[in-house]
Amino acid sequence: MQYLNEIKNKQITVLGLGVTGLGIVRFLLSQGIQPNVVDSRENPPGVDWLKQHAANLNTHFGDLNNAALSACDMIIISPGLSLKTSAVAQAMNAGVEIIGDVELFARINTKPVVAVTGSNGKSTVVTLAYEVLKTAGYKVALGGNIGTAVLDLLDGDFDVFVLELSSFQLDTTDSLKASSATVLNISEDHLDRYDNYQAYIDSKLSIYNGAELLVINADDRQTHPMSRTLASQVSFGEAQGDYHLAQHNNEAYFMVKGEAYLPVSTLAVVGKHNYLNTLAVMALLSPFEITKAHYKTALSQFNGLAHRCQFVGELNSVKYFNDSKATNVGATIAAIDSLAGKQQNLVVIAGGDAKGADLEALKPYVEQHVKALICFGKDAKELVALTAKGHLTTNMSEAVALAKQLSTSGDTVLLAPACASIDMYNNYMQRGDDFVHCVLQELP
Ligand code: UMA
Ligand code: ADP
Repeated sequence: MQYLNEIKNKQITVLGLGVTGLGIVRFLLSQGIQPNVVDSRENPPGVDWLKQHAANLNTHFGDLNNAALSACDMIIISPGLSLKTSAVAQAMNAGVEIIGDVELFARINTKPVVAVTGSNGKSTVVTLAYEVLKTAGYKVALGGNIGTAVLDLLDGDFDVFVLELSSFQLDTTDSLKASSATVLNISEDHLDRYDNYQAYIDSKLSIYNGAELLVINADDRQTHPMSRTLASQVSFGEAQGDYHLAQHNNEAYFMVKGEAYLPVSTLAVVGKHNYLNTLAVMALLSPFEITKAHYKTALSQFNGLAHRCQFVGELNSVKYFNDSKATNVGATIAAIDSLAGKQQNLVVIAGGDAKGADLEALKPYVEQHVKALICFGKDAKELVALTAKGHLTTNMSEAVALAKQLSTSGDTVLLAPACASIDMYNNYMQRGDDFVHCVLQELP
């Protein structure tokens, strides 16, 4: 906690009062540090907590230009706010140090960290890694972008931290030095926050800075470090890499450095992307003491996460799946790949806010596997324009009703939007729940 002594007498501003901001405020208060609290929203999510527990703190809620950000020594900024926000950029130019909560965590933490980023699969990988480590007897903390602010975990009695890190969090982190770190895959996302695709890739790759073991995707060159590094490296991939998939005794296996380690059927969830996620977990956890028996138990008990290719029900021999978490093109492609049968038997519901992404990459998958693409939301027209199989609707219940009409026995209806939900919903969970609700209304 040496670092905390260094900042005890500094003027610190916590910028953003959502999940992250609250985590920072709670932590600083627990260390006897009284920060200023600022949020551009008049009524930020954490305001009630603050009123109850720390009503004495200086606060400013509303226009950031009036928040005197340049007058403090350090800003601890939330990931939802861009560093390019004018008041923030001005403060930076005025010499104010700007860091994120993960950076503060990293400056203080002394325990091993398993760090995971990537465009898709992060939450699945960190949750499975958490389960495996727990099965092996470790005291494990799970946090970051998955939902728990890292500073809310820092004081706990843990052997290891498993952290999901978004590019936004990585943009304000320099000192992480993870025990093992991975960029699972990279495809277009969040282009509304970055100058270009390369800037987004650079942000992801920064997770490798100072890491002891880099876990790279052998099938995705974009996940490889840009410059030479002295750190150890292992790779995972479909048919290549230290950890890959292969047939062994007529069965698909997870191969670990040449050994047929476990059959993929050990894993309770299906889909090629989940097999790759499992290989990534095995590679990430290679520095820890984990046996095959631990893996057997944890993999067979892992049922996947809600809103990720989740089976909802069956109607007239048509299966319905909720993959509302497919908030970018790469995730939708993975879902189509996983659920496509031999015929064009998929009816896909998509749409929402494409966040500036190029949707063209979906086209070949739609042509090959999809019977109908039903769209609604902000960028629905762009999606419909991709294919002659496109249908424009205005909301979820219309989309589900049309999906029911267009599907026949043996088909699969899949919600995999390729877009964020914020144009019509609070978040992807609410969108998935709406889909499930509409489907269940149709079920007998
Ligand atoms: N906001 C303002 N003004 C402010 C501060 C925030 O308008 O002064 C807005 C942001 O633009 C954003 C929203 O408020 O639209 C939330 O931002 P936040 O930084 O307050 O978010 P938190 O509640 O702290 O949650 C963040 C992550 N959210 C984002 O990065 C947008 C959560 O990831 C994460 O679980 C949490 O920290 C704990 O680490 C969510 C997310 O959507 C799941 N992440 C994105 C994704 O996965 O695609 C990156
Ligand atoms: P993230 O936390 O990165 O958003 P999740 O584990 O929540 O990742 O999965 C998000 C979506 O991405 C899921 O809906 C799933 O369809 C898809 N997905 C999961 N793993 C992968 C992967 N390895 N490659 C591509 N898509 C994936």
